[in-house]
Amino acid sequence: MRIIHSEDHRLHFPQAELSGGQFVTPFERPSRVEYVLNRLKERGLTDIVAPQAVDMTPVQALLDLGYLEFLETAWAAWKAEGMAGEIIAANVPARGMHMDRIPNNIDGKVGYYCHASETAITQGTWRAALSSVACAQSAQRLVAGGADHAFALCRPPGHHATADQYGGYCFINNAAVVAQMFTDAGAGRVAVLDIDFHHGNGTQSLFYDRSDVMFASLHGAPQDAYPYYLGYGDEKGAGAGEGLNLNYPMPPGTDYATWGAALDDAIAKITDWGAEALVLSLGVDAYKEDPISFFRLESNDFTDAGRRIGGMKLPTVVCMEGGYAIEAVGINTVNVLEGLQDA
Ligand code: SP5
Ligand code: ZN
Repeated sequence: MRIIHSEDHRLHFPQAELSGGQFVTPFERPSRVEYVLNRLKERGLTDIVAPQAVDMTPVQALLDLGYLEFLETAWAAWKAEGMAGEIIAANVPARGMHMDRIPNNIDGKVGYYCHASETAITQGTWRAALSSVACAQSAQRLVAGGADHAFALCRPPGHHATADQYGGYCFINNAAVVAQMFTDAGAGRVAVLDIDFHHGNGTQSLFYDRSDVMFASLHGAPQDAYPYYLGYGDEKGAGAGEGLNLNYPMPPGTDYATWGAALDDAIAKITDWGAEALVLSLGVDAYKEDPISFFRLESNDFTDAGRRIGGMKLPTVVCMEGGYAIEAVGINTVNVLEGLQDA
């Protein structure tokens, strides 16, 4: 399996994440990638290449142009306003306020385009986000060209980013861009399977009313887990996309018996639908030791999950999402990839 990786992810490393009322070193940090790379090499997965240049055409087709311009220019505007620190949203348009009038002031703009203020933007965030989507795009081209699988070692992650909002450590929805590239190339049925611990609210929202992309997500129930305000089981899609959004919210303490049954159900539905290609949003934060999550998967469960997913025998682009139990992120991620390959 070829792996696509860019050093430019390092350009995104905020000093601070707002967590429990304190600023802490972000859980989503550059060393996560180092642990994955080290484990890949340990396991003989050494076909690691840099991405091709980013192609903005599918990104612009899928996302809001004002949002992309905001991401590109936010740091300069923030500094021009004399702000001393990193970009943190301190206000958002809430119930009863205007949702569609964009302030000129950068502080107001930041809140308009943000849905979770734990996530900071810093000087290199835009370039890092572009390098992440470039990795995903290069992986898509390999799979569209006939490879069984390719692994985009995306950082920053993407699945919480919507058409016009960042948050949850995500800025550009890499997996969604991959799905869009498959449909642009003529695929009529593309499935995105999201096994990150957190609900893939961004991916859901981007394809909610579309008939050409199915979205399935296994995640901590929104009553108990970020992103809190989306991810319920009764969100099934709308219009032409009715029935093509599958949420599997699960409670604290969920183990592999329960999680694996949800995975099997999602796999059966993706298969029955007749998906032609698969995008796997691969977060490994369902792991029992993850510091911000509450499922109980063991490391070898990730191998088994990879095997079950690989059993679909679909051309598969894997995009890295979350996972914060730093040393285990490499092991668990590579376990999924090895399971996929074994199948
Ligand atoms: C891609 C991804 O996995 N994003 C996750 C974003 C989670 N944001 C909320 C984090 C809440 C952290 N709470 C800290 C509790 C520490 N015990
Ligand atoms: Zn996550």
